[in-house]
Amino acid sequence: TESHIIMDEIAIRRALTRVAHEILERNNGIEGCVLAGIKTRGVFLAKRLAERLENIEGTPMPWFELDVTAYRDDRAAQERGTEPLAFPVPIHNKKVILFDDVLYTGRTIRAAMDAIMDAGRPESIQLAVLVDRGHRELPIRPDYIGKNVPTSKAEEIEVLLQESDGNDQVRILQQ
Ligand code: 3GP
Ligand code: 5GP
Ligand code: MG
Repeated sequence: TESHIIMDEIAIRRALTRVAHEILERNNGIEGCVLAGIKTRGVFLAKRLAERLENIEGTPMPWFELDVTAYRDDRAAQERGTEPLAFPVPIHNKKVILFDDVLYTGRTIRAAMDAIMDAGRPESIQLAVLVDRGHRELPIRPDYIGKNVPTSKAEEIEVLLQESDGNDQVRILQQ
């Protein structure tokens, strides 16, 4: 197995700072915006981004964790039950910004959008990802991208974050 570093701690920090400014520009600030971090590593990225945005804007940036397990397309809908997910932050009429570490087929984001739409009617849903590795199987594209990394299907992106892995690094692994 070959492995190369494609983002170090500084590159990840700069990418998050750029994405923060792109979000502010697109939305004329953060009023009405809510961040949703997709488990597991998207949660840590959303929390970091919320802190960045709060520091820049000087106003609170609501964010929450989104676990899409119940909405995965390899789960039967009846397993889910009838209750929508309960979020700790209101999403109705909000601009919900999803954040995930890696975007690949788009299936996780489809599940996340269904979870959000079942729970309320957001004004809009936007998508931020740290790495877009291509190979979409659904018509989904990110609004904010930390780094575009064209990959083959045999490659894998490894995302290491301080909160879960003790250091910040993105690597590409070639089997
Ligand atoms: P997560 O932290 O966002 O949950 O290195 C662990 C991370 O990598 C996990 O992400 C795990 O889901 C993800 N991962 C790595 N390779 C793949 C893959 O090929 N498919 C999926 N679905 N997840 C992968
Ligand atoms: P998708 O649903 O778009 O195929 O995959 C997105 C989800 O699967 C992300 O939450 C991500 O964690 C995981 N994933 C898919 N491929 C990779 C990969 O190469 N590396 C990492 N780290 N995660 C991946
Ligand atoms: Mg992920």
